[in-house]
Amino acid sequence: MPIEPTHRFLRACHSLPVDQTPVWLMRQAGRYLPEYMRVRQQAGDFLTLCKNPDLATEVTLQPVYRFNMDAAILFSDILVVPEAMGMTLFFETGEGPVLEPVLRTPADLRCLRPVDPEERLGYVLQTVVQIRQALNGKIPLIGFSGSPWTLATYMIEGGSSKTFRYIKGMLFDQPALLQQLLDQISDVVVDYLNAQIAHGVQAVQIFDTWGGVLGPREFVAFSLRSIQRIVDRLHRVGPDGQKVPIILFAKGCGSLLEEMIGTGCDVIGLDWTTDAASARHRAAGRVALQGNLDPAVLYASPEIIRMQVGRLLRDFGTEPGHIFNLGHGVAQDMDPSRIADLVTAVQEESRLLLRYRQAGEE
Ligand code: 1CP
Repeated sequence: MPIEPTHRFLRACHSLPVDQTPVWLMRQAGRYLPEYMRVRQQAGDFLTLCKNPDLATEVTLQPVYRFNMDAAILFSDILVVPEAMGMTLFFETGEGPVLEPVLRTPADLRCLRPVDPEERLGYVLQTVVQIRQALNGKIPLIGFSGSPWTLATYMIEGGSSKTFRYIKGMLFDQPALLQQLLDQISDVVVDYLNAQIAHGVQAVQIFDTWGGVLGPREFVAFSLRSIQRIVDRLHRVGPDGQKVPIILFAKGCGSLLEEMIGTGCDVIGLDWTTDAASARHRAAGRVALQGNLDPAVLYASPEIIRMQVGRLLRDFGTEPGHIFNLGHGVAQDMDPSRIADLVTAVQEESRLLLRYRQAGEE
C-alpha cells in the first residue's frame, strides 16, 4: 500500500484535503531573479548551468526560499532530451534554442540513438539527488519532461517556430514517419522520467507547450497518443513508497480536458484561457487541477493581484484537488516583489476560504 503524503502539494495532487492551497509557479527559477543572473554568469551560459549539478541545485532552490513555495521544480530544460538523442543543442543569445541537424527525412531519423539516462543525462539525475539532499524533506521536488510532440516540434523545426510548417507538413504528408519519431522520443521520455523518479523526484510534469497548435483530431492522434504511452509506463510509486503523481500541462488544449483526463494522469494543468469553475465541473473529481492565473496579472498592482487570486480560488472552489499556478510561465520582465505578493495572497486567501468552509459558513 502506498503511503499517504503529508506535504500539501502532494496531497492536493491526489485530491486529499489540505490546510491551504499549495502554490508553485512554472518557470519559478530564471532570468527575472537577480540571484539567478549571477549564477548563470558564473556558469558562463545556460546549458553549462544545466549541466553543473551544484549550480543547478542552487538555482532550483532560489525561488523556493525567496517565496516560500510549496514545491521545487528541477532546474533543467526539456531540450536536453533531443541533445541526449544525438542532436546538437545551443542557445543563441536572445534568439532561443537551436537544434541541429533538423529532422525531415527517414534518413535523418537514423542519426538518433536510444538513450541510457544514467549515461547521457547523468548530470540531471545527480542534480535530482543533490536537490533532495538540500531540501531535506521540507517540500517535494517535481521532475519533468517535454511531451514527445513538443520535443518533436523543436527537433523538426530546428528550434522555436511560429508556423510549425515542417512538422505539420510531415504530419499531413508523412504521418507514419512522424509517428515513428514520436514513438522513439516516447521511449526515451519513459526511461528518463522513470530514472528521475528512481533518483528521487516526487511528482512529474509533462509539458506539452505546443499541443495547442494542433486541431483536436491531430492533438489526440499525435500528441495525446504518445503521452498515453508514457503515462502507461511510468513507475508511479517512488523508492520511498509514496505515490508519484503525474501532471499533464498542455497549453491551449482546455477544450480537450476530458480526453486529457482519459490518459490516467493525476493532475491536469490548465492555461488561463480555460474557465476554472467549468473545468472543475467537467473534471468532476476525477483529477486534481493546477493553474491557472493569467501570468499578465503579475504586471498589475498588489491589490489587483490579490483580488484576482481570491476570485480564482473561489472559482476552483474548496473541494480538495487544486494546486495554484500560473496559466504559463513567469516572464523574464516580471518583478520578483509581485511574485511575493501573489504567493502570500494565495496562502492567506485560501486559508481563509478553507476555514470558512470548515465552519460551514460558505
Ligand atoms: O538563462 C537563460 O537565458 C535561459 C532561459 C531558460 C530557462 C530559465 C530556458 C531556455 N529554459 C529555462 C529553464 C526551464 N525550462 C525550466 C526550469 C525552470 C523552472 O521552471 O523553474 C523548465 C521546466 C523549462 C521547460 C521548457 N523549456 C519548456 C516547457 C515549459 C514552457 O515554458 O512552456 C520549453 C518549451 C522549453 C524550451 C526553451 N528553453 C529555453 C527557451 C528560450 C526555450 C524556447 C521557448 C520557445 O520556443 O518559445
